[in-house]
Amino acid sequence: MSEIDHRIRVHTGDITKLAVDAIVNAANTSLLGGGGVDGAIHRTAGPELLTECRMLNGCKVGDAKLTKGYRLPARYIIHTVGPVWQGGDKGEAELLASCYRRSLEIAAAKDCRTVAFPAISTGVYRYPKDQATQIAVGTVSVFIGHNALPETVTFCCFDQQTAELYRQTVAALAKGD
Ligand code: AR6
Repeated sequence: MSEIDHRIRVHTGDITKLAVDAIVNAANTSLLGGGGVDGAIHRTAGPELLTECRMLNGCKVGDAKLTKGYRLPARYIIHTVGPVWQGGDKGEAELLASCYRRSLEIAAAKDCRTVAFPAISTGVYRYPKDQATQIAVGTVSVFIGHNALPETVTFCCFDQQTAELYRQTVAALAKGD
């Protein structure tokens, strides 16, 4: 079994329910909440999350910042800001890859063994799902190939169709190992 098969999981469901060391939030530069997965995370974590987020002074696109998980089963939340899709020639791919890389760096620095990502930028920010999935899986597999932590990365997909796309992308990459 390849390292990719072994350390990458694809899950269908709500990321706020996952009992992992850290979940990643697809936030905006204010870090003060919003819709989509961000809204769900703030609702479930509770108002203390917003209080901590207010002290972080926002976050740049492609960067990430850590908070506690509060009422979530996850110990930490890593808030990252994906790029808004603007046609693909505004550096979106590099910024999206940076979201995954920075989140993993922060997770490893906090000794997180298990981390779960949503499909960053593919909702309100309109990043095409197939391209975003290639970047997500590609960036995570390069990172775990060079780092012992996190041990396991879960791609948490909200629907079966997205999960199937991730499974195919992971399988294709694992075959090419
Ligand atoms: N668990 C897992 N995935 C989810 C959940 C959930 N509970 N809810 C939605 N998704 P989006 P973005 C999926 O729009 O495109 C917010 O307002 C969803 O199906 O949440 O990065 C922020 O504040 C999609 O595949 O994030 C920003 O302003 C994916 O999560 C903006 O949206 C990402 O969709 C960020 O937009």
